[in-house]
Amino acid sequence: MENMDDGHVLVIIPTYNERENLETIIGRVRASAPEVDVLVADDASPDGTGEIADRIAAADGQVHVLHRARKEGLGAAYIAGFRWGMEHGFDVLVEMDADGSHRPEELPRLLSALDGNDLVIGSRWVRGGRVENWPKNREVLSRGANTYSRLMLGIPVHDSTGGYRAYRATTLQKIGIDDVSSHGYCFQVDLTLRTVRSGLRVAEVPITFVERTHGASKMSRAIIIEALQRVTQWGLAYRLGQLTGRGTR
Ligand SMILES: Nc1nc2c(ncn2[C@@H]2O[C@H](COP(=O)(O)OP(=O)(O)O)[C@@H](O)[C@H]2O)c(=O)[nH]1
Ligand SMILES: [Mg+2]
Repeated sequence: MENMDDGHVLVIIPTYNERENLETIIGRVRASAPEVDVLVADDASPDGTGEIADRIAAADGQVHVLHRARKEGLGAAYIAGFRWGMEHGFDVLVEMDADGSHRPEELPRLLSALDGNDLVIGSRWVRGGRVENWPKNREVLSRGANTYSRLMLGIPVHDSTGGYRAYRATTLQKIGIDDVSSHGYCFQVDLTLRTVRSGLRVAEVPITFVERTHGASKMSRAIIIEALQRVTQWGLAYRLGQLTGRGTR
């Protein structure tokens, strides 16, 4: 069992109004990687996703639920999930969307790639990676955001906004998650940047990203603006640091 070498694995699934998707995604995770545990991090979804999660957890000891008081964005839900997982002794923390975009059948491949790496990103934008059923404008946005991030931040990652990933707990401990305040896509870029700058090893494995068929995306203009502003800030700060660093040498 390849996953056993990596220790105890927790898949964190953040949810906001995912009642049509939750049961299917958890079933697929349990079938694809029976030894891993699942944590649903629900932000008090008005559609009753939290109650569905409770019902599944009551019937399956490897499924857990973290109920959060209000909608605070993907980043905050993941940070809470990471903390929960580390407090409960998990060695590997996986991020996965509830809507089926991140195929659980690819999880064993992500976990294998953690061998010799500190973070594995399931990547749409490396050779072999693809997206299915995405409107052209989403693809252009994602490709553009990733090219901008790579050049602006000087990091060798092709899908830094991608949200299907596996972290070693030691990686999260080293990069520090207590002061992360990014909410949307830039949460993913933020943690990628921290991992690279900490000198840790990042691997990208190709995935097929499948756009959701049920429920609605929570992507918004605010999420895009937040990402653009922050990546620009981080990039400029880094360049300024390089310049002044050179000046004093
Ligand atoms: N807990 C929580 N989950 C969220 C929030 N926003 C989005 N999600 C979840 O994050 C995942 C990705 O969101 P989604 O709307 O599909 O974004 P997209 O894939 O970029 O269109 C899904 O599982 C959502 O339910 C939030 O504020 N809180
Ligand atoms: Mg989605």
